[in-house]
Amino acid sequence: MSESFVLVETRGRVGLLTLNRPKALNALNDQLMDELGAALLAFEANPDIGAVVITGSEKAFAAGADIGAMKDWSYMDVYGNEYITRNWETLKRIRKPVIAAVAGYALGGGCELAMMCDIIIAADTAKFGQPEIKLGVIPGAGGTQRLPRAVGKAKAMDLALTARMMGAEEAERAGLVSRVVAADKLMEEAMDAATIIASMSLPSVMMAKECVNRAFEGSLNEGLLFERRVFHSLFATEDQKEGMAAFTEKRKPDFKHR
Ligand code: CO8
Repeated sequence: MSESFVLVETRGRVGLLTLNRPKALNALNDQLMDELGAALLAFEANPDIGAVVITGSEKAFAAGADIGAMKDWSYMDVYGNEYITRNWETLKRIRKPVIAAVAGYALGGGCELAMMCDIIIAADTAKFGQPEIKLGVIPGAGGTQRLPRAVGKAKAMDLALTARMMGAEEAERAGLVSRVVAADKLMEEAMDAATIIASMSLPSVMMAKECVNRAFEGSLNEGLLFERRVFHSLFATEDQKEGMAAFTEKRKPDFKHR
């Protein structure tokens, strides 16, 4: 059995996944992505988990897809056999919230992986970038699509075309990152945020995530209609009754669906 590239832990209702290929700065190869996909699906299916945190090491969240593995591949390896690309869509299928806790390098596929998460919390050491252009390729897991939606066209072009890295403060100013914290507080902050989310009613958490994602994926009118219908549907849940009753009775809600 080969070494595991993703460490899986459970802390209360939070699933914690730690990318664990430190010698290669967590370069994302197929084994790592297969393990990550399997662990995410297991958390998704586990009713005791309400939110997930993905993190890396102090030095690197992930420095990109594995260049050593990719360098000799042909078009048919990557297109035909889906080498490197085969397991990247799994994260998109996860309906529970996923937080990326990023310290150090989040480059290429590492930046794309962070952007596929719902919230990015960054250590002040974090560095984001899409340097694929230096390798004679382009981002392949959403970098040219999610980055402009997050930071706007000008900055996305700058990063994708010059390959420069963007520090945590700039990333927060640009809207890529929700919070920047001292590196030694990163896990505490990310776990606290995940614990808060996991204490909420799961149907409303999943529906809020789905609605916010709609804002990125379709037109404003479609998104507004989708949000309205989902909002209506939450009135079918016990947790809506409990949440609103608790507010009027000035007590904490005791949600059934967590
Ligand atoms: N792939 C493989 N190995 C890597 C990678 C990588 N992306 N990044 C670092 N490593 C390895 C290095 O080769 C080195 O290994 P060794 O010790 O055996 O020589 C080890 O990690 C440490 O790296 P460095 O010695 O280079 O460390 P430095 O601190 O000097 O530099 C950097 C750190 C700046 C992060 C540097 O390692 C670097 O530039 N890495 C490459 C960054 C990069 O170009 N990333 C983009 C890769 S392409 C990509 O991600 C395409 C995504 C497409 C996904 C499509 C899926 C659908």
